[in-house]
Amino acid sequence: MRPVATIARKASSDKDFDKDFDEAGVRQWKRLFMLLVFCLFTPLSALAHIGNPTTIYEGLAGPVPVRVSIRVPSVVPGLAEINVRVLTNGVTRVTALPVLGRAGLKGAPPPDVCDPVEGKPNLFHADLWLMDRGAYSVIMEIESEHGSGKVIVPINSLATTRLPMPKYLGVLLSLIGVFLFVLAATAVGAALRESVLAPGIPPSNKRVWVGRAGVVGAALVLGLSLYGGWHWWQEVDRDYRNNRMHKPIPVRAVVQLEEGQRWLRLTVLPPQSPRSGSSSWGTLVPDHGKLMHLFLVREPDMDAFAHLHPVRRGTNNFESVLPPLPAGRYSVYADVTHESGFSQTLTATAEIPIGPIPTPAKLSDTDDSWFVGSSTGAEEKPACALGDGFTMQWDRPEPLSAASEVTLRFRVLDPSGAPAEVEPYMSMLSHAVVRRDDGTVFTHLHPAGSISVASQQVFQLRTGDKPPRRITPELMESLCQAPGPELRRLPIAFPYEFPKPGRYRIWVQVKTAGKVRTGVFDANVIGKGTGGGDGNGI
Ligand SMILES: [Cu+2]
Repeated sequence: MRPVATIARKASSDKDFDKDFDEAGVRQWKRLFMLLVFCLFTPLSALAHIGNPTTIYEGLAGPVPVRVSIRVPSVVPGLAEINVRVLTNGVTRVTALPVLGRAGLKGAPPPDVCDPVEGKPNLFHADLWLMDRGAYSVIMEIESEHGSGKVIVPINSLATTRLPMPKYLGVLLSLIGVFLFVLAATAVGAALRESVLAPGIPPSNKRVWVGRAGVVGAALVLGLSLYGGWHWWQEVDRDYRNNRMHKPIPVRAVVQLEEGQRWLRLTVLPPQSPRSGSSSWGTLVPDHGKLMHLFLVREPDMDAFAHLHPVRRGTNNFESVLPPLPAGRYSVYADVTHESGFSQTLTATAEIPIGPIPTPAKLSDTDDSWFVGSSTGAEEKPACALGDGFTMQWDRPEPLSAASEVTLRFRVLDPSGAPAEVEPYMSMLSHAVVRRDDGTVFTHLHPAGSISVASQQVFQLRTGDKPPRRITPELMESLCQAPGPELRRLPIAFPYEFPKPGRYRIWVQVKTAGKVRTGVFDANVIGKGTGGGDGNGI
């Protein structure tokens, strides 16, 4: 929070000072109120990929490199926590404006100013309300001495938890309720008994009995009202649980053998509640050229991995030729983005039956890739052989702490040990997947962070000067820019935040010498506050 004294120094006149002082006071009260509400509604988890409440984006706002992390609430309405780390000096103002999906900029309120965080240079913070469910674009504007610019960070606002009332608050409210109940009933009794009597005149026997009857009558009416209120609240709660909370869309994944080929077939089933999930499957938009990015992870050892791009057959069906993966039970994660900007990860389980492993003559998509095996590097110096003499090294910060921003940096070396030239793989330098060993966390990462790039492109088009009526694959394609040659020999860096402690596996995919190669690494993430501090080697 910006100290009042600092504001006072900046005020150029008494009038300005009073204005600033008032504003600071209002801001402090606003923050205190928000803190109170936030304490009551603290999110436990939320959906962004799987198990990641924080969405991270790293990119350029005009000339200014920034990293934006947004912790979305798990209830709606809820408070989103926005942190903006500016990776240069000279920034004068940072603002944030959340815009709901299709609403666009028309009628949007003025943006909120992010406050500099005391003791953390170049870090700015704001808490913003997300009032509706759906896809939001958060427009961040950065003003600096070097120029200004903006970035769009797409997020999903979803109700994913039902927060219980804290016990102490329940007891406190019950005591206040009992007190008000007794007060109201006795007030009615007293009014009937002696409100029309002059002071000092005792009430007659009849009035005393009328007063007692009034207390009983008032208690009955209040009791009935409370019963009605309780009934109403049960209805609201049921509606929230059944219709308003986001529920995973049911998906069926089966492996079928046909003419010597194994096919993975995915069917998106109708949601249990029409209001619980998103929407039409006819409005998917391509994410770096593909309608669906599907990942397979073999359970329980995570020792086989595939990144496939199934082809759509009919609105709700997708299929892909399976690469030569070993038999077993696989977790299936399918990332899709809708025209509304809403992105989601569908999950299912698939069983690859035991039998001969056919090598497919042709995959469904030329960008499909897979890896069979576990991480090979030593704990202290994680390195992974990529084939043909190429290796990948992880510059791992020690220790890795949960709930702290981290930069996962990987170097790709050619057979001579020099930095290898990385070719764009689906318009990106690299794709990575982070998964916790128990499956509670799954993230599809890029050097731009954990955002859905397709959602960002949708919002870029919608908030542009001439928003298109339909988002076409050609329009999406026009926004895909392959990284320039100056980036291709540098370490590949992914901004991330491990949501909780535990054992994680990371698959990092790059293309070198015309071939997609996968590096596999293990990470042991410790709890925040048990070392590592803030930053994790950003
Ligand atoms: Cu990717």
